[in-house]
Amino acid sequence: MAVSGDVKLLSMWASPFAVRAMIALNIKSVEYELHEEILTSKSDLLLESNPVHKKLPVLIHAGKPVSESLVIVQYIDETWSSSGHPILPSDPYDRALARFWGAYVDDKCYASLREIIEAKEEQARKEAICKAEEGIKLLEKALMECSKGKAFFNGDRIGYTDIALGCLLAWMKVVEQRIGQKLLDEIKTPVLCEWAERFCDDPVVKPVMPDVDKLSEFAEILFPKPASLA
Ligand code: GTX
Repeated sequence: MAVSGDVKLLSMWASPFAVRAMIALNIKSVEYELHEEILTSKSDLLLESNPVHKKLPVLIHAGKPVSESLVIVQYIDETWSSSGHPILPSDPYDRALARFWGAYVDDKCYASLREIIEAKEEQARKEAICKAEEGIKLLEKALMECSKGKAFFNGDRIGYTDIALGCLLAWMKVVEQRIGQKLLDEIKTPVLCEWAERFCDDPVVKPVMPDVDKLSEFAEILFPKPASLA
């Protein structure tokens, strides 16, 4: 059953971070108003709501803004705790691990995807690809250890680490197309490949995952291919 409240999400369709917030809201069946932003002309509401970073997503609940996608996911989990399923594990150690891997995804995986797509020279791109591959290999191991053979990082349902990493899958495909090479590989990372398919097919994810072709066109504008790498 849908939970209503005074909830707005300042978002942008191509933002992997906004996707995190939308998945968490879907898990909790929270109704929300979507405010689509344009990165080159941010709304006053966005600038006022996130004056520190001036970035989206921002969740505004009953007039109070919450920024930073992983903080938003935790806020949603705690605020609508009796609705849907828990996003963070109940065990404190498992919860710490989930937060650890969530931070790892941002610090290493997202960072290396951006380095790949922003690289101006072949050498820098190669190094960034190696970094991304190393990060993904570690996440394959983490998935095997955390899931203990279940479908997702923390069991049978999509949770915090799944959301943190899964939101990058569409951008990962765009990067793979750009470099002509797979990052999630059926041979090197079979467990993550199967997890990715399950994640993208899940009803809380499917409606909010950006279309890869549309994202690819957007990436050409945001991160034009340098002539040296075309
Ligand atoms: N740490 C933040 C979070 O988790 O919410 C990061 C948010 C962020 O970077 N938002 C971007 C923004 O508002 C939009 S998403 C950019 C996606 C690029 C994908 C590349 C692979 N940016 C506005 C600005 O930087 O001014």
